[in-house]
Amino acid sequence: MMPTFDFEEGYRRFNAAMNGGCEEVPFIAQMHEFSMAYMGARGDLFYSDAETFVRGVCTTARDFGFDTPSFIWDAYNVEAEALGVKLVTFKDMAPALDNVKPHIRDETDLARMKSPDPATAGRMPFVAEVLHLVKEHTGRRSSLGFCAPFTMAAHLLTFENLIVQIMQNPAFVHKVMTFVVDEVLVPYLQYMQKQFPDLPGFDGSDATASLPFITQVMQEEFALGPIERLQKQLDIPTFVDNWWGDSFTDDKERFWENKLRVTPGYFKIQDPDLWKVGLAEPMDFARRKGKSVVLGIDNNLFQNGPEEAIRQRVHEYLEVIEEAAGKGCVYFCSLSAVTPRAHVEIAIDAVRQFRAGERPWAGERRAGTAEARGETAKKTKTAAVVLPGPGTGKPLSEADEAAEKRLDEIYDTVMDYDEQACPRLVREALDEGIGVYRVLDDALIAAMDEIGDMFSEGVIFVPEMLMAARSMKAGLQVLRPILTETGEPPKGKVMLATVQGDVHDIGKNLVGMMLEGAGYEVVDLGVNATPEDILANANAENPDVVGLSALLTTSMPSMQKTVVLFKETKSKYPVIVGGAPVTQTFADHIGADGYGENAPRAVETVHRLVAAGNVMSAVA
Ligand code: B1M
Repeated sequence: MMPTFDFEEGYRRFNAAMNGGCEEVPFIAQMHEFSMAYMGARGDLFYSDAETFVRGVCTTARDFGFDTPSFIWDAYNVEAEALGVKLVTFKDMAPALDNVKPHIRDETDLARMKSPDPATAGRMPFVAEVLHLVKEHTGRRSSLGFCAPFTMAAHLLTFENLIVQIMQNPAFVHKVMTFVVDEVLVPYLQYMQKQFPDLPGFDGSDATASLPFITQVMQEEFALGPIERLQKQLDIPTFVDNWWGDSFTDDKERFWENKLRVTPGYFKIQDPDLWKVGLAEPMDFARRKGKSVVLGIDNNLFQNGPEEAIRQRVHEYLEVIEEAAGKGCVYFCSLSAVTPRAHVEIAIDAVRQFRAGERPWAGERRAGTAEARGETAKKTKTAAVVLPGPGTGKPLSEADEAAEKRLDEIYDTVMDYDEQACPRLVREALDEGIGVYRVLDDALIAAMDEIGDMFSEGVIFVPEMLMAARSMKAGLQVLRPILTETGEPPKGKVMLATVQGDVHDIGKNLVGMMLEGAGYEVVDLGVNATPEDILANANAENPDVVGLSALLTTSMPSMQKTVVLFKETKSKYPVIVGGAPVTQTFADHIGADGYGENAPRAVETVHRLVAAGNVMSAVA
């Protein structure tokens, strides 16, 4: 039977590029959500009906002139869903797992877990049907996308619990990884291979195992190790190629060697890391190793443009690959439901233009410049505001030497992530008559300030920040009853939420921890919160500030809706916004009262708003 769609030329170009070199450098794209929007399909249908999915992706690829279609669905979700984690579906975007509560908390939960039956569990049958239809419609068998062990463990335990367990109970985490590899992935993938003996390979996604969300040492032990365990048990190419964080490591060579261990066939590096690191070093690494490259272009660029920047980036990346004898391809990262069609057309037209020899930027290199690294936009640090309250601002010189030593020790327990010693020393400090606010401000909050600065400067990564925050919280638990007894309120109350359509919560949770570390009470509404929910909860909780987080360009409109609803209802709560795609310009545009580029900056913004609120109420 003739295939319905013909992408043969693109497939030939791609195979040549990845196996020795090609004349015309190809491009590939993560395109499922863009296809869903282009086809006008509902999210719940697109990601559960294989015919809609495969035809949709093929039609989009054909209409826009993609070299090849890409049949990766919401690859992070399928296995965890088959294990019973709840899937949340959306009308206008890909589904997501409900990641707020852990599915596995301890050994007992782990012992209860059963290996899913690939013939019936969750959407595993949907995956089989997709593989079947891809062959029918394109004449080619595509590889099978899966969720790599580390990210799956993060789904099952939640990211924070996984990190805590890695630090406190690594043996348990190894058991979880063994379960995930031996009891979930191996049977599932082997079953699929049996159904489709001509499968070219398994293609894993593992974004959560990236820097700076975890450290390089953690990555080696808990992400790379399990992937190699998986590879050993499968007999077709099995790779995991989407670790980020190349711009965070001090040892790129080791990081990249590790990438080749989990993806031996080629070397992949993507924006924003590639844009910051520049092209010379990665291309030199690939040349030395004799590998083809996959160079990823930032989804935010496709989202926001402008046109000239899209064209220029496409040309720049195509050109370095061409210079490397055409060994590799360009990758358009995550074209989403809200990526403007015009921008996708521009990107593809830029490829055509390049192939036709129209090269207005030939030889120009922007990646890796000071501008690309963001060094020209000098950030100014806002001075922290000292809030009213007993004990704050009291000069340290008044303290006697012994008290100072004790406060230093408490400070060190936070800096050393010592969750046991921190509360013990706080108790001792109180017994020795050191004032509760001195312990709070001069030891606990001071340490979290320092941690915040170190995180902003890239000296420490997310796990260290998380562990410091836990130690600080343990100390705070000792102070809390006394603070309540003395009737002194916390510095303020902040309500946080990740907005509707978005389940990314690692950043929001860090903001919450930093706020607690700075003495605020935090009410966390979790993820996927509708504007109406956020407003109703604000009215019930009466916070000083409401903080909204968004990590997806597709969920930014929901952030705007929330701010608009607050304005329309004349609600008195100042709203601050943040998250990777959110900028000061966007915050201003939607009328938010503040913006935090990262967790420490968010705390400064809250300080400012609360101080301004206090001044206003004093005036009133
Ligand atoms: Co997703 N994901 N993800 N993901 N994921 C991104 C965000 C993405 C950039 C990767 C990519 O494809 N290029 C992309 C978004 C593209 C876009 O729209 N611009 C993306 C996508 C598309 C998706 C899915 C659709 C699936 C997919 O990858 N194709 C799907 C969507 C699910 C949904 O929400 N509906 C999805 C799913 C997931 C996982 C579940 C696998 C996992 C989330 C786990 C979790 O949160 N519990 C995940 C992860 C881990 C990522 C990356 C790798 C990391 C995000 C993160 O946690 N960063 C991310 C790619 C990347 O960044 N390299 C990616 C660490 C965190 C500390 O940083 O959240 O930015 P961040 O928080 C910072 C600041 O932004 C700021 O402070 C924090 C600390 O300094 N901040 C605030 C955050 N909130 C703030 C609020 C404030 C102030 C500051 O005031 C209130």
